[in-house]
Amino acid sequence: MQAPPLTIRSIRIRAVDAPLDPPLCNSLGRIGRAPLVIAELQTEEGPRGSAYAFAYSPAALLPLAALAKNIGETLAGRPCAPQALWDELHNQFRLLGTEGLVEMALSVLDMAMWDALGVAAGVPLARLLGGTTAPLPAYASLRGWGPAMLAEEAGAAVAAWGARAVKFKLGHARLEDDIETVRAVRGAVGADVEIMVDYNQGLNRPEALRRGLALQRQDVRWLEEPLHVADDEGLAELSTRLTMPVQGGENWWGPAGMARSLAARSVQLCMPDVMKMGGITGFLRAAAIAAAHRIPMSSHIFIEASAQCLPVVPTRHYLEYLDLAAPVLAETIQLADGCAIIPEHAGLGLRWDEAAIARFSPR
Ligand code: SMN
Ligand code: MG
Repeated sequence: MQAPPLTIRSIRIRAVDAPLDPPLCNSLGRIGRAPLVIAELQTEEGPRGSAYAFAYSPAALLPLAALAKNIGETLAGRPCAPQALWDELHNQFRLLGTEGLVEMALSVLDMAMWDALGVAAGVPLARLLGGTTAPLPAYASLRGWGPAMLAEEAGAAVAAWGARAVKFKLGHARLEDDIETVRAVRGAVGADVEIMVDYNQGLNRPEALRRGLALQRQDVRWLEEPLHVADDEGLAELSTRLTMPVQGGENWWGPAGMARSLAARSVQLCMPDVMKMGGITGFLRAAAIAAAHRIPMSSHIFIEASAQCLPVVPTRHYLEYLDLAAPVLAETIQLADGCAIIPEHAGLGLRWDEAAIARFSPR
């Protein structure tokens, strides 16, 4: 594992608007497309790196691509040294602020740099970081909505890859329909599979307490984002009233945002998002924060990059298995016996399907 120093020559940015099939459903509606920004970094020495960001909204796809391109152009001639560049790049945006599209653009560039380092070293990034490529416990993050759809999807994950944990969205108008959904999934997966639920910040404080108390009687293992991400005080108070742990972190911006929320004791479990944390570099810093607080840490979407980082997360918990980029990848992460298998390819292990990228490029 001998990697020479690398210098960035150029970074190419492409936007794709990939279909999500089946679509992702939650209490707010259905998400049928994945607007993705792909960064491809060419080094002077030869090795290349690539990564993707998820723009969430089609309205943000081209602005995110433009931002990544503009920032990427400033990196030509710089060392491919993501840890060293991270603070410098963030400091450049101190007046604008980094939350939002800026962090997302910096993250995809950081991830592409790390990929190039792994490619140059000829090893999966997990090993370059000092970890192993042992299979990672994963949970099935379900896409459907309501009892019938989710029971079927949960049962299929258990049958297909031996999923031992499943998560799905709740937030029906009536609590009774949320409970019925949990019961239907329980019926499909049996007693030994863990069930977790996600409200995507949809409840207010009294309703979160009412639903939380009812859900913990159904042996739900975590209550994800019951309240608005900024309501740390409400989350902390809710946490003291429930025995079921409160989960969150996918909407924290950067390690500093995570540190502020954990200082307020908002959650007992965390799941920072590699893109909103600031890429691989930010995710590694998040891991140190979670470890200092002794809080189990899972990942959020971005299965390929997260799978390479989780092996070195001291308090690692679960990989969230939700495969957003599959429509533009020629190979996807395999699952077996309740675990995700880290591919033996060098770097992040992304293998693009060029024909699909061309097909889904927005006009
Ligand atoms: C989620 C958020 C954004 C995209 C996909 C899924 C969800 C999760 O909150 O936790 O998976
Ligand atoms: Mg969530």
